[in-house]
Amino acid sequence: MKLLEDKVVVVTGGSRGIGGATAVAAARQGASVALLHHRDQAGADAVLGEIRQSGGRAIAIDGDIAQPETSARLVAQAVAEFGRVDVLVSNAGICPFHSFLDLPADLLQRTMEVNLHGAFYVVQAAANQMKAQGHGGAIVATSSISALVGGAMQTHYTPTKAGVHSLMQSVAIALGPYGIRCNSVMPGAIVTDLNRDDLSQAGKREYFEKRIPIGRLGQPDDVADCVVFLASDMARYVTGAALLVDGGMFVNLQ
Ligand code: RM4
Repeated sequence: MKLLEDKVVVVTGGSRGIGGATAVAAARQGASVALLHHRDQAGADAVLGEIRQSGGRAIAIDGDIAQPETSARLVAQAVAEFGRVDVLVSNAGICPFHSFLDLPADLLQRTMEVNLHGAFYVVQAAANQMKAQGHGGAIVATSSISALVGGAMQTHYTPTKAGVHSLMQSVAIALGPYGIRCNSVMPGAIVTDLNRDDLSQAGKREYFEKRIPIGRLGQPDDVADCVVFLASDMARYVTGAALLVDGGMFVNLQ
């Protein structure tokens, strides 16, 4: 029995990185997938192709998660195509590294609107659909190790990741009566486009590898498999929780 057999899974930021890997992993576990991307048709087509070539069902929608109407459209198109929404993976996010003292207001605003406001809108839209369906559901948000620790070049970003986890804790309470579970994954240093430039800095990758007891940076599918677990009935009694997926980096003081 596949972990997400016959489920309909919506993934934001689903054209690359953790979201793309999650879309593929969910399809491998029997789900139909509706992924949202933002102006990344090539990435979306690659994910759709990988899913479809192994017999999976998937659609891609282009939209800006920072606009509330995008989430309404995403849910509506998932329902139109597949009949319902069982799982939401709220993953879309940006992390343009920038120093604090000269960080422009528009960058702070955009990061907040994409990472936190966008998560709020899509969780709300999916939860309303799940409530109307009357069969519960599961929501998994991509928070971060950065919800728990800081980054000098991430002062606009880490508060959004802390906010995403806090959102999961609160909606877990609000949505529990409808049988909707809400949890966070907290990825550590995962090799994606988000940090490609940062990791290309001299010594940065080596610094992380020394801090990580497992001895390697993470890959998107290291996170995707944990998202599938939290979305599946294996996690049926888990809600309001956070799962660190960091190779042990957070606990490694000495
Ligand atoms: C994560 C964490 C990683 C960073 C990415 C971009 O939350 O901070 O270290 O590489 O964001």
